Amino acid sequence: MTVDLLLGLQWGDEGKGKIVDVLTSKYDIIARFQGGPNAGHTLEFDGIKHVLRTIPSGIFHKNAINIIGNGVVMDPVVFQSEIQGLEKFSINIKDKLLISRKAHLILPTHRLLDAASEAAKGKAKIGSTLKGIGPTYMDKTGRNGLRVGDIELSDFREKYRALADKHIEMIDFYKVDIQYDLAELETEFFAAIEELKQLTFIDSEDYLNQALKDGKSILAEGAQGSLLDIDFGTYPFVTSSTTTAAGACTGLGIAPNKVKEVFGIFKAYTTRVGSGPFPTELNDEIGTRMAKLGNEFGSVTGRARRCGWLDLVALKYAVQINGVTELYMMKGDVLSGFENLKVCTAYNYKGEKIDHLPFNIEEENVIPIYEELKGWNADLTGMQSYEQFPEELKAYISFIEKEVGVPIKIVSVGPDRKQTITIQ
Ligand code: 2SA
Ligand code: MG
Repeated sequence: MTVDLLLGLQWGDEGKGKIVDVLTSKYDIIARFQGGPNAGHTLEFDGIKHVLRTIPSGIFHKNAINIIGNGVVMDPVVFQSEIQGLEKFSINIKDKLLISRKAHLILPTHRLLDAASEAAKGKAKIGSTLKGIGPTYMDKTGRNGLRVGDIELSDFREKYRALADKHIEMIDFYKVDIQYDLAELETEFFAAIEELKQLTFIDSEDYLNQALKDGKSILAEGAQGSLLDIDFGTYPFVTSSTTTAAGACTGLGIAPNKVKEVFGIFKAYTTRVGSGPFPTELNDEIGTRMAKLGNEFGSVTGRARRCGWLDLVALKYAVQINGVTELYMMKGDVLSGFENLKVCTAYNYKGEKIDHLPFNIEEENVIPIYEELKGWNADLTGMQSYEQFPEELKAYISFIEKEVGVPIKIVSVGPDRKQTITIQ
């Protein structure tokens, strides 16, 4: 069998959690391959709204096995609270959730380092979620990190001490005022480690490749979005992992020729949380209206998301990097009631018309060139099929498909599992 990927094509928060949840019944295994508790995957069903951070979005389905892959960074403390949050759903986590021994651990001092680094940057800060993501990946590539499998070894505490002590020296180096009680943080950390030990650790690359041989189907669930990719995103305003398709191979140990479909999710407009360039951003009442109607607040940090028109230059770029085979458009319902909709189809880059993302995509260099489409007024939230869509929405969909060259197969018209329309 093969692996399908599900990826966000913008700056995150496209609605990946919802779609994984909708698709899960088709898969035996759902696997996260990068990122960590900086993600906030929101699921809504039966009147319940739930946000997942490190745990794959297949956890609510009866039969799916959920895997936290080697490419993920996990914070035992956040993870513990996530598990506690699931208790009320009486899910048998132990049988359904497996964790790679090679996944890296976020230490309390990684979180402090994240805060210190951001504080030291001042105005140039990344707008990190302050979950310790950057420093943990730095320790991974710097070959200093601690992994989940280390918990099982007898010298875990010594290794922890050595790394944490080094971090404290680094925090001092930043010369910023960060208040913390290390003893308290460590008590909490080690208590969470004991809880984590109750779960099943696996060599996930072996597990997944064996599962493929056994005919099982796998969905790899991306976190954040392509424009936050460490290589291809709007660097340095990115996250520290490979959020694009290649990340699923390195983050799970799956060969590229095992990957079949690549599902790319995007919002009918664009949002971004944190700092960095955003060519189609709207700093006016239209942007405010999108934020309000779309309830655009970070599910982890509660930060207000910046909003703007759909950027097809950026979308095409993401489709290309990921090899997207099907597009899923989210939050179509939020655009209802706008008289006209603008879609960016090219950039004016220092006086020249271009249709790719330039190296230097700072605000002052890039002016979006828009095409205007007619808006629609109907309430989409109760619609059951593509046939019921207003003509203007159908035209919006075809316009995107034509520009990008990939079919839109799902349109989401509301947060609930049921508000998902498949286009044949
Ligand atoms: P980090 O914490 O080091 O990964 O931050 C680096 C940049 O990546 C952005 N980032 C995100 N952007 C959107 N959504 C994310 N997840 C949460 C959510 C965010 C939240 O799903 O709502 O609650 O604020 C996410 N994670 C990282 C981040 O804003 C920085 O620009
Ligand atoms: Mg999110």
